[in-house]
Amino acid sequence: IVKPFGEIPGLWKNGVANLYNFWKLDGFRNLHRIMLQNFNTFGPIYREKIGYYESVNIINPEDAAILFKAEGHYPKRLKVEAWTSYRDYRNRKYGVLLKNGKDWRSNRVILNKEVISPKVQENFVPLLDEVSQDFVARLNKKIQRSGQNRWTTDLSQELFKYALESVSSVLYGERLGLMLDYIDPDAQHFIDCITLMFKTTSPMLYIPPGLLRQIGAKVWHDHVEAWDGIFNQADRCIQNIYRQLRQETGTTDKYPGVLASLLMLDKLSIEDIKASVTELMAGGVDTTSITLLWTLYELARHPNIQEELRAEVAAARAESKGDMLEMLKRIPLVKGALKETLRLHPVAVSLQRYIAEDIIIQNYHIPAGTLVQLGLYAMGRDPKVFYRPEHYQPSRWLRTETQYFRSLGFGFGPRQCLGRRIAETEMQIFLIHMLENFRVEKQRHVDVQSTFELILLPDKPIILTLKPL
Ligand code: HEM
Ligand code: 2DC
Repeated sequence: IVKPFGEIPGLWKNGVANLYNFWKLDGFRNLHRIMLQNFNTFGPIYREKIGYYESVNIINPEDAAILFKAEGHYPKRLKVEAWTSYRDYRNRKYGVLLKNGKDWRSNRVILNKEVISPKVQENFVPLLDEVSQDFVARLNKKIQRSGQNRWTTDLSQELFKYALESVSSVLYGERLGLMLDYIDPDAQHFIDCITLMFKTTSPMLYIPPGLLRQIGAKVWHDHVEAWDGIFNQADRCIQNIYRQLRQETGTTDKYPGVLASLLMLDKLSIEDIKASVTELMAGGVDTTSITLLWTLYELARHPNIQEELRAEVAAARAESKGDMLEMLKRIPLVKGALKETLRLHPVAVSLQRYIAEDIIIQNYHIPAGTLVQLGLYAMGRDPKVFYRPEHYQPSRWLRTETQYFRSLGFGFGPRQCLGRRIAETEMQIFLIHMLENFRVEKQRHVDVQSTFELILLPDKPIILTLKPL
């Protein structure tokens, strides 16, 4: 017999009191750990209300399957009000990230063709390969300058530049030049703005931005400043390409990048294109760079796995005679390593959907319209879901049973990450070149945890040593 919605365990009766407790636990930075703890207390399903934000939380892959079957034709995730408020405030259009319903779907279908279809992925490979080669050259220079045949550093700033250079080269078909010695201060400002934008978003998940704006809160002002910086820089890049395209006469065979392809396709309005390309540019920096940083950290902690991956890459290089597209088909362990990184260190703590129909999960009835969250961070660390979850083990992903609703780092279905193919290709090519050129080592035994700043980030600097092979 199915139990009613009102009997789901959890703390959902007093949103204000729960917000207060959440704040006392420093929940703004510990969201992932609080979710994990809630699953331990309440079991595989719990209901929660923090402030005005109400949800049902689940953890099992089988329940995730039920959730995504009920997401409907226009899947909708939790509305990040800080982001929509900024756009409303500045009169800017929503891109694919923030649109919903029919408008979302029509934009997304067109964007899919230019951003995530296997056909265009081939175009990205040479562009991303070039950026990675330049990154390796840049690191070699740093190693030489150190005079010690090694470089010990916190790579995060370098990785932000690498990620921005990569995503820009795919979007604009042009290099920004971030792998050079002198770096455009505007590009650096853009990077800083993205970090600030994420950081200032998380408190506004629980306190309405409209209210914070009225009382003139610093967090709202910082947030506006961050998005202004992001939009200004993206506008500059977009205008630049737009101008070039209008001046150009003859057509060349060269792949012109996502933006020019969308403009030439002429199926979306310029304002819609601008809005989504800005989101792609902003979404393409901290996500891949942090995932790569975590991967290097895990490979430094597991030298044997690092050597296994290096051997796989060497064999793939030999078999494909250096053809990068072919190489990418021969590196299952490298791909497993990236899945393993996202299992233990997901960018998104949770996936969420407002369900389109009534469902039954763990024998509880959940009505249509409810916000249901899959605790991605908690699932990745659940021993009932992953055998010995604390072990970083890329080879676990070679078995197909491991895959059923377990590899969800990029989300699921038609609303999954639009940047997924760019991100995967970029990260795989990065690891290929890094493994071919450097041994990565870790200094002391520092245990690095995650901290929540809308996306999950390392809670302290990760210091690595790179040694040329
Ligand atoms: C959405 C993860 C990189 C752009 C998402 C979602 C997740 C995610 C979990 C929500 C999916 C869902 O609700 O089912 C990641 C991870 C990345 C990454 C783990 C890298 C390791 C990128 C990159 C870009 C990007 C490089 C841009 C080039 C977007 C956009 C959406 C999105 C535009 C919204 C799509 C929509 O609503 O239709 N991402 N992402 N992401 N991501 Fe990513
Ligand atoms: C954060 O409780 C925790 O990919 C909230 O590239 C629920 C939530 C909702 C939406 C998620 C967000 C979390 C984490 C960051 C995500 C975002 C959707 C897209 C975004 C997962 C889990 C991200 C990082 C995008 C960002 C694009 C950019 C233009 C801001």
